[in-house]
Parts: sequence; structure tokens; C-alpha cells
Amino acid sequence: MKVAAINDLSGFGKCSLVADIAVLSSMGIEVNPVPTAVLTAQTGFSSYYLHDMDDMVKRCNVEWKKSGEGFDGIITGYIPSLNLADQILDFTDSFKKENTLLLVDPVMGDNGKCYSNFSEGMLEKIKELTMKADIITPNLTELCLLTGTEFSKFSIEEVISIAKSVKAHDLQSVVVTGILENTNTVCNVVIHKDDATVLRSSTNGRSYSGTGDLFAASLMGNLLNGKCITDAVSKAADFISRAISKTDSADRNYGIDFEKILKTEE
Ligand code: PXL
Repeated sequence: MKVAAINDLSGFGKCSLVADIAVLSSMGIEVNPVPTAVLTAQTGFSSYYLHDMDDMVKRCNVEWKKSGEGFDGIITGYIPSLNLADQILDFTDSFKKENTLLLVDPVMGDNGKCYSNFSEGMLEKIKELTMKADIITPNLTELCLLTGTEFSKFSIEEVISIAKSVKAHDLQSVVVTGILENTNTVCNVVIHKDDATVLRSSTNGRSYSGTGDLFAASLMGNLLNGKCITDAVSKAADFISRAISKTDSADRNYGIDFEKILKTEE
């Protein structure tokens, strides 16, 4: 199994490509990274340097078409600029075949706040990308942005109804991630065909950098390894719960200690 992972490489934050490469590789899946940007740290830090990779996604598209590459999955995450968003749309047009699973994580914000990549233009590009996806994994903030809904505290029934409205086509699954029910319980809502499933798992009530990226990578890995969508979401949520329970740092910016629970070679 091979996955093209279109994401940034952040020096601190345990997110993006660090999450994709570590998690998918540990699940026996080959990762072919398509770096969109290299950062000293994810953008939640008070100071960081971002080096935009310019036309790297386009270059991968051109070179990999030339060498006849193909992928079982494509996963996309944080997009640093509109230019890269356009290149990602072209890349998916080239490499999403009938049997290629496209997971789009519409990374734009968390806890009701937008990340620094957000603009109205970015929202339009990300909407375009989500239309092509087999699975989208917005958190509640991103679900609100995608649907033009004002962010507030919703009941699970309300989340289900908003999530159903964002579904772009019959075969698309929508997974709304990280809905905090109370300080000990987090919900993930899965919309698949006409069914809505609510899966609950344990948490410590805190939010950490990179959790959505780790969740998306684990979800992709479980799907490619043959799990159905609800089992794959349940496995990904369990992975996050276990990783959070092993996390020492209280500073959300440094992310969760998922490496402690990845299987080792020994
Ligand atoms: O985890 C999402 C993410 C990925 N990449 C970068 C980010 C963020 C969230 O802030 O800043 C660079």
C-alpha cells in the first residue's frame, strides 16, 4: 500500500508530515511525502519561520507522472498558500484513480479560531478539494467554516445535521473529529451513506497540536488495511486516547507523545 502525503514538515508540534510518515509507516504503509512547506515549528508557536515549497507539489505531479507512479491513498492536510492549494487540486486530478482513497483534512482552525493559513480564498479552495474527497475529517470549527455556520456549542444531533449538509456526494464519508462532550469524553461523528454513528472515547479535556493530523493518518491507515469506516474511526480515536494518556507536556503546542505507543522494531 502506498500513500502520497501532501503536507508540511514542522520542526516542532508533532503534526503534518511527522504524523503521516510515522503513523502510516508503523502500519506497514509506504509514505511518499509531498512537502508543501518547511517550518521551524507549527504556526501555533508565538514565533516560527515558514519556508513555502513553491512549486514542489507541481514538480512531484510532473515527475511522478513521468515515472508512472500510482497511489492507493492520497492524504492532504494544512495548506500554506493559495498557490499550493491549486497545485494540490491538480495533483489529485492526476493521481486520484477509481481505487485511490482521497482523504482531505480541511485544516483551517480549531476551538472556534482560524489558523494563520485561513482566508476566504483558502476556504473556497479547500471546499473545492473536499468535493473530490472520499473522506473528509473536519473538526467542529472547520465544519462550521465549510458550511457557513456560526461556531457555538452544538448538541450531537445538531452536529449530525450540519455534517450531513456538508457531504458532497453519496459515496463521501464525513468524520467530524474531536467534539468535546465533557472533560473526560470526546466524540467523533461519522456520516456514511445515510447513517450517522457517534463514537465516544476518553480524553483529558485538553487540545493538542497535531491531534487531527495523527487521527487522519491513523484513519487512512486503518481504511487501507481493510477496516470499515466506523471501525477505522474507532481505532484512530483509541490511538489518540492512548497517546494523550502518555503525554507529559501540558503545552498544547508540542503535541502528543504518540511515539511512545507506536510499535517498535524490537
Ligand atoms: O496540525 C495542523 C497544522 C499543521 N501544520 C501547521 C500548522 C497546523 C496548525 O496550527 O500550523 C504548519
